[in-house]
Amino acid sequence: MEGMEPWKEQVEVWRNQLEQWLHQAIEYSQQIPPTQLYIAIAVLVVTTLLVISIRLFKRTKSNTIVLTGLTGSGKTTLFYQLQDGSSHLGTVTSMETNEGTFVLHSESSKKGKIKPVHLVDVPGHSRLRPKLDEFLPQAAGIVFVVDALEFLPNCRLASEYLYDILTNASVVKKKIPVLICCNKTDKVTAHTKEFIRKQIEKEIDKLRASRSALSDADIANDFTLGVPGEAFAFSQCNNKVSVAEASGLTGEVAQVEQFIREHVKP
Ligand SMILES: Nc1nc2c(ncn2[C@@H]2O[C@H](COP(=O)(O)OP(=O)(O)OP(=O)(O)O)[C@@H](O)[C@H]2O)c(=O)[nH]1
Ligand SMILES: [Mg+2]
Repeated sequence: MEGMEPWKEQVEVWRNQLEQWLHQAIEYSQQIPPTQLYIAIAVLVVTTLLVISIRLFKRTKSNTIVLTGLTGSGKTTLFYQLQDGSSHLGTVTSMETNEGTFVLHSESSKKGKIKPVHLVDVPGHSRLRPKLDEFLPQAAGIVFVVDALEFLPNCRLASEYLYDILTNASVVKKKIPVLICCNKTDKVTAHTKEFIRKQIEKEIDKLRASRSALSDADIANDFTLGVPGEAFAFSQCNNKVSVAEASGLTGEVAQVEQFIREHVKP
């Protein structure tokens, strides 16, 4: 084992050096006043806790997007379009919530790690509306689907539904962003998003007056919308309310996907 000799010597040199450093470190630490030492330890502990809690917080950030709106507006069609790029032709009035966690269809061919989205489609049938209250508190964003074809006959009902969402305690407190998705724009007779936005704003303005008269009497925990004395506009809301156009049927859903990705970071 002659070849090992120089190695042993080298290891011996390193060991001596290490021992020397250790002694120096101990001596040095004994010179430091104990208060300084405690402060240093406290700073170390606090930073470690901070880093851990930031990581935990990041992980628990919601990836839930809620699809809601009147029955027949096209939520389920949109759901499948986002999930697998098909419209599942002939969807019927949904009687149950539709839920899924997946990577958006348009992103499925992208390389790298993409965060899946938890998409919930809550049917518009009045019996199932209470279901919405279960999902709103955990939502990172709400897509309110409006039928842009049959808009005028449904304007009042849609505005009432949207009013309830915009005054929901979780939505107000957590400032959950809302996207008004004007669907079915594949048809030329569909109304534009600007027209729809203005009509809903007008309708909510009327609702606000009638509801605030009511809430004086019994509905106490309702939040009020907008600025008193001014015509209602979505820009007055605490949370961000935007409008987009889409067609679940033909797969023109880019603006909806953009909204989802803005609020569920990949
Ligand atoms: N032209 C056109 N029709 C659409 C579009 N999206 C949905 N539809 C049609 O509208 C009807 C209702 O669509 P659904 O997706 O079932 O509506 P929904 O919002 O899920 O309705 P509920 O489940 O009752 O709340 C169906 O006949 C769809 O084919 C669209 O983008 N363009
Ligand atoms: Mg449906």
